[in-house]
Amino acid sequence: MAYTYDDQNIFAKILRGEIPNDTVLETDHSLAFNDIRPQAPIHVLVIPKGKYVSYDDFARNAPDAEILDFTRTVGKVCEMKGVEADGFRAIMNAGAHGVQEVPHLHIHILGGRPLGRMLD
Ligand code: D5M
Repeated sequence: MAYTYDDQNIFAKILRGEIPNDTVLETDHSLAFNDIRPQAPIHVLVIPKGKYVSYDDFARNAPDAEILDFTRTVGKVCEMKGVEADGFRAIMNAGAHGVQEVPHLHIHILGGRPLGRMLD
């Protein structure tokens, strides 16, 4: 499958500094920032700085260093936000069926309240 990246997506604009964001953590290869429409008291998005449409694109095509940095950044954000004790939910939506709004890979980290069952 070909992954066609749209340079005009909102997270690409954030990475280029064209629109502001509420940064939680920035690393060499990743950026974490607060979601503009939070669904829980803690709602952070972590994105790779590279141009990846979705998780499958990233998992197949990103260099190991970028995958490691992204994974460690998620861990650091969980630690910074203190969600380990009570738990959290991590979600990556992809494509039409996944109802992905922004076509730049992002993981949602949600916590700070009981989130309810997602799958039965
Ligand atoms: O979710 C995309 C998420 O991106 C959604 O929760 C809103 C969030 N969003 C959209 N624009 C911004 C800006 N400018 N800053 C922070 N967060 C933003 P998806 O998984 O694609 O459905």
